[in-house]
Amino acid sequence: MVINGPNLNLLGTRKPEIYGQTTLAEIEQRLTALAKELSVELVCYQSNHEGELVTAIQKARGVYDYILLNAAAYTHTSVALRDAIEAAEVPTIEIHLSNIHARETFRHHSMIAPVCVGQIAGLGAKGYELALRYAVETV
Ligand code: CA2
Repeated sequence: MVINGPNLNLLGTRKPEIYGQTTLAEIEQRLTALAKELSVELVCYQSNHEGELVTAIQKARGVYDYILLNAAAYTHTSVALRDAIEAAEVPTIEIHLSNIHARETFRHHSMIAPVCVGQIAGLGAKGYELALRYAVETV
């Protein structure tokens, strides 16, 4: 399951110098095509609301083998998302389009990193595809 957090629905419309020109719909299309190529099922979800993201992660328990998660700004603030990932017991890869470690200091810390398998940051939209390949190889 691919989960994207707040404001990522705006991708491709503003701030291309930071987040690139690819829209979220294009990222999801590419991932869907790659999933088909790799013979796995893939579901995409985006929400701007923390509680809805928590619910999506809770519902993934026992249903999906992996979560690819760009929690966007909630990465840096959300104990609720961290607790949901831990409780779901679904291996989760943390993804960021930008290199959060090379940006403002408030983006350097991830609340969810300790409960994720690993983190991909700074590789743009490609990061999602790399995460999917890793998930399929290691599930
Ligand atoms: O680099 C990433 O993928 C982030 O998760 C993106 C978040 C940011 O808060 C994280 O620190 C890093 C922000 C997503 C906002 O996306 C926009 C897209 C277009 C225009 C404005 C915002």
